[in-house]
Amino acid sequence: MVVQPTPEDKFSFGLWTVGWQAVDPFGSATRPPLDPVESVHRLAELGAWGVTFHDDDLIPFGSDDATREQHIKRFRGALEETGLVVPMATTNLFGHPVFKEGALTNNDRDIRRFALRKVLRNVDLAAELGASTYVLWGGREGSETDAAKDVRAALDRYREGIDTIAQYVLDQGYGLRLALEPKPNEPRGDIFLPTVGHALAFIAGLEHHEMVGVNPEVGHEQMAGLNVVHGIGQALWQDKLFHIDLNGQRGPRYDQDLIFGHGDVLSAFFLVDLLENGADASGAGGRGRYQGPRHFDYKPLRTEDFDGVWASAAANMRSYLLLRERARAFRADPRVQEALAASRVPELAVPTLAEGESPADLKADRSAYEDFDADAVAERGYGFAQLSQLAFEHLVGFTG
Ligand SMILES: [Mn+2]
Repeated sequence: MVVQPTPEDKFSFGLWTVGWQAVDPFGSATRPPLDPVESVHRLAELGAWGVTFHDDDLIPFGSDDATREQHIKRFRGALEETGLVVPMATTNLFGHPVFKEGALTNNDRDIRRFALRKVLRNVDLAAELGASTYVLWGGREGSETDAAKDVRAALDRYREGIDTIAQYVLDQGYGLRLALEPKPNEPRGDIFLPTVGHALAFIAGLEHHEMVGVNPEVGHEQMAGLNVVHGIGQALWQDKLFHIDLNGQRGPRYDQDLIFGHGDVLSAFFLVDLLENGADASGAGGRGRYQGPRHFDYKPLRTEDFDGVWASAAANMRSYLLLRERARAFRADPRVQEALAASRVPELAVPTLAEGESPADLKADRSAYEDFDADAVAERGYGFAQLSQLAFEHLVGFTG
């Protein structure tokens, strides 16, 4: 098979991914800065469809208006030359030392106001460049000590901040939706809205909750020891999967930002299966199909030179395409369909009560309780071992 990404695959990359200079807590940069214009051209050559950015990736913090316009003009030129689109943008509210204690939830009110202004300014640019999603990752919204924060007040200010941004988007008539990106920790000791579940619950209490969803990142859920396929599944079920950050992570440790598939490969397989086949596979229980960008938020290894950077960008897209091909083969295999039926997976889409059946009707159904032989039914196995092995064999390319 040919593993060549095309714009139809909707692969996108953050400027900060390939542009990461590999500064880590123990060492300085191993690569020189990368011109965003070059990144746009190289990503387009590799088959990407879109590029995303934090304001400061494109326009260095503190640039005057003339310099800012110059950076935007060059970037626009590269987009026009390559046909790459900007599906998403976001704000850097974590890099400058002014944000060391947070942005929208900083104890210092002046810093919260500064942070909001920084967001609104880049929201204007995102809309100008045609983005449809604006991501908010609150990397510095959190604490190292519980003495430092009243969590309830912090969440009040977080809500106020998101409500203000949403109101601005509506006032301006921008076609943007907001997507919150959860992360449990790093760079703060503990970050507010640490998981997809926390973010979904928070969103329900927002003034404009209908235009706010989530941007889950594979590695962030896995850092919390959680099943990312379940997190994404719930976001889809609630029609809140507005965007996604694909990468790799090996369990609960520092944020590795590996190439997609280079962490928990079985989880990556089932995630691609969910994104590509989930709406068809889930029957009546399915909610919507994800049609948004397949966005990679990863870091090229610190060991790599620029050849390695571009090889790693290509690797993300190749991994996704290969997993997509494997997931399709898995779903199309008659042995898999037989095993799914034997495991009663499709039966979960059948409502537990019959149409029009009331709780009283259920209570009156002797077959559901009095005549139900729990001991006999409990003896039956589910066949998940065989089903799971079939997935593994498809994943490694053995189709017997
Ligand atoms: Mn991310």
